[in-house]
Amino acid sequence: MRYQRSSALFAEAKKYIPGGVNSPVRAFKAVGGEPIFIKEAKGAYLYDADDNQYIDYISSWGPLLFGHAHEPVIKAVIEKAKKGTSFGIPTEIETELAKLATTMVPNIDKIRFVNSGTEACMSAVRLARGYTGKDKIIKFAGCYHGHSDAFLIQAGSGAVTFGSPNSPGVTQGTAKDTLLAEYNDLEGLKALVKANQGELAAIILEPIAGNMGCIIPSDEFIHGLRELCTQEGILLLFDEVMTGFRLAKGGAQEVLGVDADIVMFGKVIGGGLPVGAFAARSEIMAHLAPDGPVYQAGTLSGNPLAMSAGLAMLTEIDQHPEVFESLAQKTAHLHKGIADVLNAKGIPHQINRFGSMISVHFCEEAVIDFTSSAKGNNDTFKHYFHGMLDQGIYLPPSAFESYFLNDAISDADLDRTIEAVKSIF
Ligand code: KE4
Repeated sequence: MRYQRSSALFAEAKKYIPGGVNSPVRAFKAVGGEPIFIKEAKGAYLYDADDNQYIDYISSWGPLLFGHAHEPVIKAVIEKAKKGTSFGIPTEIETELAKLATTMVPNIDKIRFVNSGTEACMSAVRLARGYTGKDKIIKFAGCYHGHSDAFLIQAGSGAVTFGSPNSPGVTQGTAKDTLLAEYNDLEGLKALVKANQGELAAIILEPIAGNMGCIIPSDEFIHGLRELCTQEGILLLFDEVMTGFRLAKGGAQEVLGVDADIVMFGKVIGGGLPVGAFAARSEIMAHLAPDGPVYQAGTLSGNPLAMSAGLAMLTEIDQHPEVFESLAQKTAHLHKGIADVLNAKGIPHQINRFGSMISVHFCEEAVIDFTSSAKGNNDTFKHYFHGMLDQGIYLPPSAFESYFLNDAISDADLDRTIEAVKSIF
């Protein structure tokens, strides 16, 4: 692979943009080397500034379920753009997407659109605090809910990769209201809830975690958590920014059989354009401005251009639910292929997979929470990441991320990926 043009573009970008990127994980700090710059993408493939082709396993970190530049989405965006992109005045398409989303996802009556997953999670916590009149929340180490202050208390994703669990700029006043528990540790959670009896507004989690690699909740943990919240009058917030519309039409609530009180979305719901959302049953959403006192707003929230991408994407999913099984099968095939290679080479590893989310960890013991996820051998991961990149396979540039398969990836692409693993080790 030649990277000269990307390298020159990175040097130029660093003159004007902090770190040369608009989101830290893209800068390759966790894996070393310099990021590639992408010129265009179509289907399963990325094309970089040096005309190298890659099979893409991040799909823009989740949104592109059917692959890049998916025809129905592109067509909808082009048509809508010709009629204006944003008015700051209600439009019909916002209602169309709201209706479709609330019919696909169980247990939600109303939905508010925002512009990112961060905004969705930040607003959902404010709503939970307004609804319950309580201040404290519990999050789980290794779960990432975006970069608003209340969550950067030991965030997963980028912040953990940088090994700086507490971001400067987050005040102690904010941090005191966010308590930390360990994922999959129900007893520890119960003790924390007991120690803060009557002060908790919400418990927020990624129902299938994707920001410490892919981590699946035990049945005992996720059902015990639901019961605990019901008993204690604590709202259960499912951050489905990754899992929403990726694991099933009804997301993690559907596949786990657990009802959340507020659900947050991002990524897929925007079809590759900036859309986040949070949703709940009517009695909770009635507290949100302008119906209720909990304030939340946004200039570009629900803008028709982004809504057109989201509506096209969710319509595709609604009409082609077979995409979930197709993605699950492809991900299982990849799982088996990589495991066979690493086992044959005697390389200690764990592979976690749920639907089309998968992560490879170079460690001996099962990865069930942030502590075990952090035990992965990062030198081996770096070797793996760059070895795959050099063979035209683009993986997430951090051991604390999950792959996001898209349905444009073919069996031949999967086999080429498995061959690439074989040639590295
Ligand atoms: P955004 O504000 O980045 O749209 O969403 C924040 C967010 C919230 N909740 C979950 C479960 C998430 O995974 C995310 C964002 N995911 C990361 C990837 N792990 C985005 C990549 C990046 O930060 O550049």
